[in-house]
Amino acid sequence: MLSFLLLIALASAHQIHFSNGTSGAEEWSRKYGEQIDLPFTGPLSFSHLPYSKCLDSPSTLFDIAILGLPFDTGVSYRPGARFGPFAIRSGSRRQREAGGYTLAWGLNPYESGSRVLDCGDVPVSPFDNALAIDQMEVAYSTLLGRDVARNDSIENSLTMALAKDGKEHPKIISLGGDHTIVLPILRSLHKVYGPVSVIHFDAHLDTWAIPPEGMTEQSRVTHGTFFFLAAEEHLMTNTSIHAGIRCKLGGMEDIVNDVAVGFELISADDIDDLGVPEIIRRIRERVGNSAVYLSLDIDVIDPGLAPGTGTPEAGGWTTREVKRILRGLAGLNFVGADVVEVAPAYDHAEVTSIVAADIIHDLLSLMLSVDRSLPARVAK
Ligand SMILES: [Mn+2]
Repeated sequence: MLSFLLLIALASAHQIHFSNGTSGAEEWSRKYGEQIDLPFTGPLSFSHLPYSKCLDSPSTLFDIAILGLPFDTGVSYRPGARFGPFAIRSGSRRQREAGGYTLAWGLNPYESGSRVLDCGDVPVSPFDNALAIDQMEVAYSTLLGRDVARNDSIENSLTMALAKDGKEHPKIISLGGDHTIVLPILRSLHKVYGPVSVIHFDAHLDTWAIPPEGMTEQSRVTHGTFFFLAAEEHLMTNTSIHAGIRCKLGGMEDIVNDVAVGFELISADDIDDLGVPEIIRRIRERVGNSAVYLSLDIDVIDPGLAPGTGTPEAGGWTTREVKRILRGLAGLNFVGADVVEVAPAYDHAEVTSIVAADIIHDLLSLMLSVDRSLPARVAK
């Protein structure tokens, strides 16, 4: 509503300006000013951001890229997350750079001076998973290797010292896609930062060990096994952490394996027993000052609030709880983030897409927050 009123005000200002001064302008611009896209009009990009096929355009620089990775052939249950990037962009249509201020963060991420671009989708093969995973790694590495748009950008300098080459690298917020996309992402990040710590919001562990016996090498690479494979490749530190876990397990041997992969675990029930501030404290303590990758599977949220996903689990966190935890993570050394497993075919009234788009606004706020102290409302 606020942004709509803002648009009306902008449109009125243009009208006054042109009717007072410009002669010879075309009737539309003379009478109504600039053609401003409304929330429900215009080409589709995340939050109406400038859209660029960044992979085809080496001179296009940015500080943060929104990048679609429409891969969904690593799922164990319901497919459809290849439409996730489209759905999240659609769910973001009421967001825009103007009017992005939130009371919760006390900032508008688009007013930080950093350049945020929608870099489009990586055209991944839907026919060959090995090819698709290489395409994702090459695309991610290509964008990660670009210079940042601003040399003096504060948020990038936070992780500058962590990069092996001592340079500033842009951040990428990926739109999944199923969760398998994190394997090629971690491979790319490893080349720049070495092993990273992962903060993983999910109903599921995604660390399952698949014994190689009787399997092809490729069939081990799934949305439930990629963290196990990432640990085999030493892409992560042993100080990673899950949040929101509540899936059924084979038994405690799954947890023993999970610890060996490098994860501590915060369960869905812990939000009642520990509360939000203690969960925030544990996550911050676990990852410390390391380079941090944040991966958010939309199924961490209760399926009543985010039904459009591939492997829903009852009894999840609310959107508000997840948003409050995210706010408490401000100031960590984030090198990238994603929202994955949005599958709009199982969604209703864009409920899940709107949640995902809103969380990405929070991720931008998280990365562009210059205040490294805990937000006051969370610190209490
Ligand atoms: Mn997952």
